[in-house]
Amino acid sequence: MTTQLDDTICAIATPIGEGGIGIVRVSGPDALRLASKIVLLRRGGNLEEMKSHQLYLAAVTLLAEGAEDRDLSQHGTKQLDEALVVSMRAPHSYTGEDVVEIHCHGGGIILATVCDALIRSGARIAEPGEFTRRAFLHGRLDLTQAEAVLDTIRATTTMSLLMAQEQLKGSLSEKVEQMRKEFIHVLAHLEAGLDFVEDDIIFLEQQELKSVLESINRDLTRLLATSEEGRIIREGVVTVIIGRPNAGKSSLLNALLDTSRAIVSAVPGTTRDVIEETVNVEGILLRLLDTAGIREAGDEIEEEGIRRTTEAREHAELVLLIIDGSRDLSDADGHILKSCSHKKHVVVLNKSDLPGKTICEADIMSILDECEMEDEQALRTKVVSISAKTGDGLDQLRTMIRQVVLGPRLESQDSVLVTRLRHKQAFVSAQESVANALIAIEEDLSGDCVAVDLRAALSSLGEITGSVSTDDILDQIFAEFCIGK
Ligand SMILES: Nc1nc2c(ncn2[C@@H]2O[C@H](COP(=O)(O)OP(=O)(O)OP(=O)(O)O)[C@@H](O)[C@H]2O)c(=O)[nH]1
Ligand SMILES: [Mg+2]
Repeated sequence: MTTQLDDTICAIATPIGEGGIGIVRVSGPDALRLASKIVLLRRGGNLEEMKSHQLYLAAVTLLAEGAEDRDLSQHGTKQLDEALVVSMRAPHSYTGEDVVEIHCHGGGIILATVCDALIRSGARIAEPGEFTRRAFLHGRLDLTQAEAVLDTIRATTTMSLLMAQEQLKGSLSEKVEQMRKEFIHVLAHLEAGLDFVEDDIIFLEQQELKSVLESINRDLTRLLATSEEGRIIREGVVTVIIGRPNAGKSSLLNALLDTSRAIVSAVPGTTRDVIEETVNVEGILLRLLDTAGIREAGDEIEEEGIRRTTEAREHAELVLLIIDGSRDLSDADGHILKSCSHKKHVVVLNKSDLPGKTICEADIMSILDECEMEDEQALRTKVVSISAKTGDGLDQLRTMIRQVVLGPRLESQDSVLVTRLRHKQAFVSAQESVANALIAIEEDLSGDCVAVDLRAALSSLGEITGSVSTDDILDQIFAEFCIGK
């Protein structure tokens, strides 16, 4: 999409389907004039005389066929709907342009016809995310805030919503701007020094330059350390439930969902396909996959089911390994345990309500000891005893899931989290440039060399907020939005 701001766009802003109200949005230099061709205020008078940010009762009518400018005295003809209309004048609107919103009844035909009438009166249908793109181009939002608008709409847990709102308020941008200011400050001194290099005038001592860069480097490390937590909160975690047949995998899925979603039976090999559901566990969205029990397959269908289980395990980030805790630990359980030791996992000893509990945490740990896990991974191994039947131990399991997913660091105290890969990559490349600059200083290279690295870091940070951007980057970001936002 090219960056065009001189025309007026319109779109249905509410979801498709029946609803109490449905909103058509118009934005651009001609928004009021174009809307006035189809909107008649009940109190009379021209749309352009409406007070900004006030709702008016109006009739929405069809634009007379072929009419350039409809004669307002013809009102009453072909009323489409009764609506509330509001105008928000530039620059005090979402897009920063003149905006008109027509709040109709929420019916597909009404909204499509109103949109159509606006197009016939001269508006253009908006591209996905074009309202927000205009807000960005008019300086109402920066790119991190535009992305936060999308994250707000897509939030699936309260935690992800709060995180999106924090970013929408501009906290990430503030951090980035703070760092950019520090870069600009040292760069200005460095470059001033370059102009006077022959006169031996020093504007910035090497030691000072080094300490500023080291401090920025620490800030970048701190921010990057939040990126895993940020991603998990924003996107959720693909979680696979695996174990031997009859261990209680489907029962656990049902218990976590609090519904009887999957078939549970005493016949081993009940689940044959992968069943997917989402569940909010202590603020983290789990994309839960219940799978076929792992064993020597009895037939072709089961064999395919087990192949899918293995595939799901490989793609999952978290594994819930269910073992029937009322029986002895078998070699098969050990084998499955070893196969997922490289992932974040929780070992769930199920059926705690039954007598004859024989397995304990030490048994699990001794098997894992053979797996040569790294320390960090070992910290992410948890064992919990539950009963999917009575619900005993489920709260403890939920807490463990959160601990294993977020790691020993748990939630950072910092309210600013890096949530997107795009931001992470830009911070990483800024940090690489800082590292290069520090090497250049260490090796006593010329100030020019250091300045090149600092400018590169500055540009990486600029990509995050959009002070440095290209149409391609914008296209990529706004393509994710829906039409009307
Ligand atoms: N007593 C008791 N029985 C349980 C518990 N969890 C599951 N069961 C029983 O164990 C049997 C198997 O449960 P499922 O949930 O179907 O087991 P699964 O692991 O999904 O089995 P497959 O799909 O065949 O691999 C059923 O008879 C359940 O009622 C539990 O916590 N306590
Ligand atoms: Mg099952």
